[in-house]
Amino acid sequence: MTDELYSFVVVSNRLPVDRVIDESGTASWKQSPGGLVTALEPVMRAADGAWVGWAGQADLELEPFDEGGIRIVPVKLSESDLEMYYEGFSNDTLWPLYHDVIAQPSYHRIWWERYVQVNRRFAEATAASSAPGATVWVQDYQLQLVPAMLRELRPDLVIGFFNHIPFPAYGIFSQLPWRGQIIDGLLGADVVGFQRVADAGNFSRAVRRLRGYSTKTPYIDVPGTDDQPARRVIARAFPISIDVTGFQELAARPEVQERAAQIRADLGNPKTIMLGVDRLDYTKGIGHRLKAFGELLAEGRLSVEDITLVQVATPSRERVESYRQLRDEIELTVGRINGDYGTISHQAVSYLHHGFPREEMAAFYLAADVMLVTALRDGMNLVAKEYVAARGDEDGVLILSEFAGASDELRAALLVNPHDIDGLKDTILRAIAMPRVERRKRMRMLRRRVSENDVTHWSNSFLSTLREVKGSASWGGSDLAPETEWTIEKPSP
Ligand code: ADQ
Repeated sequence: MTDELYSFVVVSNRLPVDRVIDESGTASWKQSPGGLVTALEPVMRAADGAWVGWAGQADLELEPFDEGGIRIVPVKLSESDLEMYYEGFSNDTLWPLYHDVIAQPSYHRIWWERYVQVNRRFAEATAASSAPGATVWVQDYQLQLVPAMLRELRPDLVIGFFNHIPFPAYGIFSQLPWRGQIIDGLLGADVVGFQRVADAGNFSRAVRRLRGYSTKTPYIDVPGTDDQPARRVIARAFPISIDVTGFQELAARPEVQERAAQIRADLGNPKTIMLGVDRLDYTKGIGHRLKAFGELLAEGRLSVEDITLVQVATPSRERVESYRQLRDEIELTVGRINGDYGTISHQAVSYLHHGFPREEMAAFYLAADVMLVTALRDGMNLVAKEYVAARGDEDGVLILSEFAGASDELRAALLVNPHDIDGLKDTILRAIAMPRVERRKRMRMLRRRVSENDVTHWSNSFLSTLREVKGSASWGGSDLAPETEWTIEKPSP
């Protein structure tokens, strides 16, 4: 472990760096391009920050090191930790449960035990890296026990937690055999953040039902115990976003615009290009989208001469059985649609099962007349926001599921219930036929909303809420708190 102590510590399952090995076999680190790193990097630099997490490779024992101005504190996970804590409890119990049991969650006591053990390992590594009175921000559903474990080890810390995925209604959450422990784990935080107002409401209701604590939005009053004083926890929505300026600049580059034109030309310059970009996950509604598209072609309401659907399906969780099955189903459906309706010169679905650089993603967004986001349940969905940010030409139509968190903000999209296949088909036709004036009007409204809340705004509002807690009387450690200013400047447009 590390002897050095940090006043701002982020904890996430995965570290924001990837290990790359060059031709000579030498290992080095590369910052991964996620939105969270982009948002937190300036805060990290300003506040002497450390990031605790797993380095992405099983059984790798690493000492803490500095990368790109951030202190990296690796937590070791063995092959069997990955099987039970990560692929098992996180991705085969919590993920389906929290996404409204679209897939059946598996409940295994040995997975739970490992989840507890691994969460403790993260909490211990964090406690050992945190300066007195430090601010710690724990990320996501893999680490829901860390806040309470950390509070027990280090009552002086100010602890935030953000859940990137939905928090389900009590009727669903209550299935979880370890529901009480999860609630207690999260209540170890001073601020528990969610994507949607509804998620925060579901959490508060679960607290009332399971623990009987009094709640008055956004506060939850946790009574004191023999070892710990009474505390007031804040549970509220902080909708996450993207690096809007960065994405706008990327999409405005001449080479990205040229690449978009090239993509259209390579597809045979169809009248309409529709686009789907998703991790290959059963929550994303890729099958529903393909079903609607296939039926429109079968009924002759759309023709492959005029339209192509580009589906980017990013490889994901390929060691989990339900994901392997999903891939087979989707690829079978794509093959059927292309076999039934494709011609030598026109393919109905262009299916791409790999990752792309950000420039290429921006070019896809620019090339797409209609963006399809048909998630059955999604914490936020950043793809919807990226599409809007990319469209500096104020064109393009966003079809957005009302079950994606982004639909709370992006009301000017064409909102759909993806389970309603007929409704989805009608909306696709409406999007294709939408006049330029209406497209521009809607896209302007969408762009305004996305610009108002970018990822810097998101992290600033979470951290300033934490800072308020730090200053409030209910928190006993304020004497130790360093006078760090967390708010960071927005990059100028
Ligand atoms: P995800 O489920 O991964 O995130 P999403 O929010 O859409 O979903 O983010 C995906 C990101 O990956 C986007 O930035 C997208 O550009 C990128 N991406 C997708 N396919 C790619 C590809 N083939 N190549 C390169 N990049 C690709 C979880 C929750 C969401 C929540 C986010 C953030 O499930 O609901 O919005 O966390 O909190």
